[in-house]
Amino acid sequence: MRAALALARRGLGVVWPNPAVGCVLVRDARVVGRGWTQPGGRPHAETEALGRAGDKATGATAYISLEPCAHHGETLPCADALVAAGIARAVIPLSDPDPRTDGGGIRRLIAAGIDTDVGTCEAEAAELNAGFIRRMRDGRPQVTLKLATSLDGRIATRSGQSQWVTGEVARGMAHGLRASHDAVLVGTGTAVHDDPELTCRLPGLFDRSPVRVVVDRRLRLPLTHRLVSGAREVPTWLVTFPPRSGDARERRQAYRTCGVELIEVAPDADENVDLAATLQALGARGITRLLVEGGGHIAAALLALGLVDALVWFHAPRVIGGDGIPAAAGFGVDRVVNAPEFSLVSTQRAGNDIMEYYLAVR
Ligand code: AOF
Ligand code: ZN
Repeated sequence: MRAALALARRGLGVVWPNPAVGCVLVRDARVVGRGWTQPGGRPHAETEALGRAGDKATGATAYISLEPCAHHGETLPCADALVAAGIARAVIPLSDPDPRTDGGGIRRLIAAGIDTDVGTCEAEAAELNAGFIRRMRDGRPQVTLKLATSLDGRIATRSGQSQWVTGEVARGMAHGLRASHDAVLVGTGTAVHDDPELTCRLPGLFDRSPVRVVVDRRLRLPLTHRLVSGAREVPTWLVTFPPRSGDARERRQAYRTCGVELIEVAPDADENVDLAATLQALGARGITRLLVEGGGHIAAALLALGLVDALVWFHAPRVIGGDGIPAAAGFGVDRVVNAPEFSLVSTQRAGNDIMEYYLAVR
C-alpha cells in the first residue's frame, strides 16, 4: 500500500479534477503491474496497472490507494475491469466520495467474490487526496497557505522589498510545492508589485506549473505583466467582479485576447472579492489543491474565514522589525482563543532556513 501511495503522489497537481490514485498488482510475492492516474485524470491507475500486468493479473492482489470507480466513463468502471481481470484480492484504504462511486466499487468487488480489505493506511490515503475529498464534500479545493518570512514574521521590509527573504534552497522547495498543486493564487497587490510568474522552474518540471489565479477586483494587473503575457503557455485566471453596466468592456476583452480567463465573483459585504465564493468557483472548475502565495491581505482574509487548511511556513534567520510588512494583515482578533489554530505536522531544514508544515485545528 505504501508503494501504491507513493505512485499516487506522482499525480498530485496534474490529475485534477480527478484524485491521484496508485495501483500495485502483486502475484506470488512479485509485482506484476503498477500504475498511477495519468495527467488530466485519465487513464485511471487500475487501467494502467492491469494493462502492464496482462494475464498475470489473474489471481493477483490489487493494492489501490482509493476505491476503484464504479461509473462508466470513457472506459469500463475500474471495479469491473478488476473483476474481469480475475484478481483474487483487493486492498483499499478508503472509499471514493464521488457520488457515482461512494462504496459502489467496493460492493461490486465483494459481489464478485473478491476478498476485499478496506482501511489499510486510511489516514495517509485521506491526507494524500485531501484536495479531492474536500472538493467532493464542500465544493472547494484544499487550501494551503505558503509564507516566507523573517523570524519575526515579516514578508518584506517597510519599503516593500522582499527579494529575497528566504534562501535558494527554500525557494526551490516552494517551486516544488507549486508542482504538486493544481493552482496557485495571489492577490492583486502581489501580482502588480512583484510581477511574478508563479510557475515551477525546477529543472524538467515546467510542465507541472499550476494554473495561476489572481484576485483582482478592479482589473489592475497590467497587460504587460508576465501573468498576462504568458497566459497562453500556462493558464491565468483573473477573479474579478461581474461587470456593472458594461464598464471596462475593452479591458476585459484585452485580457481575454491575451488568453486570460475571467472568473466573475460578486463582492462581499466589504466590497472585496468574496473569497469563499472564489474557492467555490475554483472547485467548480475542478481545482482540488490550491496554494496561496500571498499577500498579507489575502492571507488574513482566508484565515479570518477559517478557509486555510494547511500552512507551509518558511522562516529565514533574519529580523526585519515591526515596521516591516506582516505575513497576515490585521483581521480583528482580540482574544487568543479566537486566533486560528494549527497543529505542527513537521519541521524541516531548508538550507539556512526552516520549513514548518501545519494542519488547521477545527
Ligand atoms: C479510479 N482510479 O485512478 C482515479 C479515479 O471523469 P472520469 O471518468 O475519469 O472519472 C473521474 C472519477 O473517477 C473521479 O471523480 C473519481 O471518483 C474517480 N477517480 N478512480 O478508479 C483512478 N483517478
Ligand atoms: Zn476508474
